[in-house]
Amino acid sequence: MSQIQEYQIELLVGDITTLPVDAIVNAANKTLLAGLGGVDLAIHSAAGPGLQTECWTLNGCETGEAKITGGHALPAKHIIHTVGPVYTGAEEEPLLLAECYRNSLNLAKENDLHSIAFPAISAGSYGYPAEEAAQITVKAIDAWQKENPSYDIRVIVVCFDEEMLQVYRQAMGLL
Ligand code: AR6
Repeated sequence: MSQIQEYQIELLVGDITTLPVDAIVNAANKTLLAGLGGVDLAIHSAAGPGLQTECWTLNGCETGEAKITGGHALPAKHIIHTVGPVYTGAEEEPLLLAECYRNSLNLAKENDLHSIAFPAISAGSYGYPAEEAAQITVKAIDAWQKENPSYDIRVIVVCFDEEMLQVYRQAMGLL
């Protein structure tokens, strides 16, 4: 008999900046200053200039780590900024990408947050192949949930388009 793995991860398609959750996660760069594109620019544009001012105080962020700010003009209460690895194929990159999810979830728990939405970290301008990134994401979130079974948190992965949704559905064994 084969065992069916059921993940406690919600998939949504759309713009992460519109979600009224406790925290949305930003795929940021190490400076934590507004990026030139992608979800980082979308978040800074929607949150307003107060976000940049708050980010200045944080002294940047290392790859795999995470830092929290207010949500400013966003419907989300907080933004958790994490920095994914730039994809080169190096051995440590899967671990660094998994750390982004783990550290973001740890920060959410430390701040008593109970809903969090992630974009596909590193899978845009940082070049991580979508299928690999999706598998790492699903495993990292699932491992964290298993390590924190009594902490109630809604975990959403936001896919920007239908194509990415199919990649995540595949990674979760839903196809
Ligand atoms: N909502 C949800 N997902 C989005 C949105 C959105 N509004 N916009 C883009 N995506 P990327 P990275 C998806 O490039 O690869 C920045 O300039 C996008 O389609 O945003 O980690 C930073 O400052 C893709 O699937 O993040 C860094 O320098 C995913 O979000 C660099 O880009 C991630 O793409 C980070 O690159």
